[in-house]
Amino acid sequence: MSHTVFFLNGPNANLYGLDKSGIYGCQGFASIEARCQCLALELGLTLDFRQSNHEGALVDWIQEARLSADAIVINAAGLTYTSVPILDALLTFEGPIVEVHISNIWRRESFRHQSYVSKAATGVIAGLGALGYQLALTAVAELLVQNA
Ligand code: DHK
Repeated sequence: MSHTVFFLNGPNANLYGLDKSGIYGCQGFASIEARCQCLALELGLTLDFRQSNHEGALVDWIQEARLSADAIVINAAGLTYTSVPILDALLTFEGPIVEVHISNIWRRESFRHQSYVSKAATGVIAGLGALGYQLALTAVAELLVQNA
């Protein structure tokens, strides 16, 4: 039976590739999702890839994942550093959780150095650009096999 992975993306992730700073690379969000969907097929995962600019939507999706997903990959973007509600929801999820960031958040401003998501995450990938998204999916596929 195929495992289902919720890949949840937070505020402004839809602008990746359009951001002039170049911090988030040149690959657009649709293209990042397309690559993840291809890889998920290869890994035998059913991928539910979502993005919202709203904290409550992310909390609702994490609660939905409790019933409908085997693993969560999450880039909560700017909410990573502020959202206790996202942390509390993640702490109720029993499967693997991989936190991912396009940029190396520890090389950036100090306000990006404290992640609430990390307090619930099984592991963290940061600084490897869009490649990190594919590594995160590969990691959850492996973790799901290990936990089976
Ligand atoms: C994405 C964002 O939008 C920022 O708010 C985070 C993260 C970093 C990323 O690197 O993917 O600080």
